[in-house]
Amino acid sequence: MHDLRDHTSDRHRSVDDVPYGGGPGMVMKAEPLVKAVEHIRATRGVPDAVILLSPQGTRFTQAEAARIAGLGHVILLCGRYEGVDERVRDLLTTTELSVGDYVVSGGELPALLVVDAVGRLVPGVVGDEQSVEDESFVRGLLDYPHYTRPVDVDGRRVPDVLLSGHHGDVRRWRKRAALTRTLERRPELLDHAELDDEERALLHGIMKEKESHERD
Ligand code: 21W
Repeated sequence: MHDLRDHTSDRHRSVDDVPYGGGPGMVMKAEPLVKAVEHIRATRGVPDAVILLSPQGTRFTQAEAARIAGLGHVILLCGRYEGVDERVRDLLTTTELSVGDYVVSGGELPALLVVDAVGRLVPGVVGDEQSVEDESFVRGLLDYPHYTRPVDVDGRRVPDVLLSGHHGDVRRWRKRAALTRTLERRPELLDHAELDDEERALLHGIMKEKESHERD
C-alpha cells in the first residue's frame, strides 16, 4: 500500500483539486499518482501492468482475473472524488477496470476484489486446487446446490439422489441442476459456456420440458 500523500509537495499534502472547466466535486491530481508509480518502479522494478480501478473501465471478469494471475508485478491505482486527471490514463495506465454497474465511493474496495479474485488463482493460496478448476465461472455456469448434514432441516430434505451413493447419478443431477439454475437466472451465460456433449443433451431436455410447461 502506498499513501499518495507521501508523494505531494504542498503544505496541505493535497491529492485533489477543483476541475478545470468548473462543475461539482474534486478531481484526483496527476502528480501524486505519477510520483507514487515512479517510486514503485524505482524500488520494485517495472510493473507488468498498471490497473486503474474506475467506473469507466471494462468489466472485471474471471477471465481477466486469470490473465492478471499470470503476471508478476501489478500496480492497482485507486481514485476517489469525481475521478482522476485524464493524464493518469495516458501516462500510467495499461488497463482500466470496473467491478460492475453500481456506484461505490472509490477504487479501494474494487481493488480488494481484484486482489482477492486474483490471489486465489495463485498456486498455494487456495488449498484445494480442484475447487478452483471446477468453479462455476471458470466453465461459465452457475454452481449446483450444495447440502450437508443433517438430512432434514425444518422438513426440507436433501434430494434422495445425493444420498444414493450412485456417483454417476449424482454427477448428472448436479450438471442438470447447474444448467437449470443458469437458464433460469443467467441465461446469457449459456451463450459462452463450455458445455460437453452430456450437458448439451441435458440442456436440450430442460428447455423442451420448460416449453411443455409454458404450453399448459
Ligand atoms: C463513482 C467516481 C462515481 C466517480 C457521470 C459523471 C472504481 C468503481 C470505482 C466513483 C463517479 C468501480 C458522474 C464499479 C465504481 C470508483 C468512485 C462518477 C458521477 N457520473 N467499479 N459524473 N463502480 N468509484 N460520479 O464506482 O472509483 S472501480
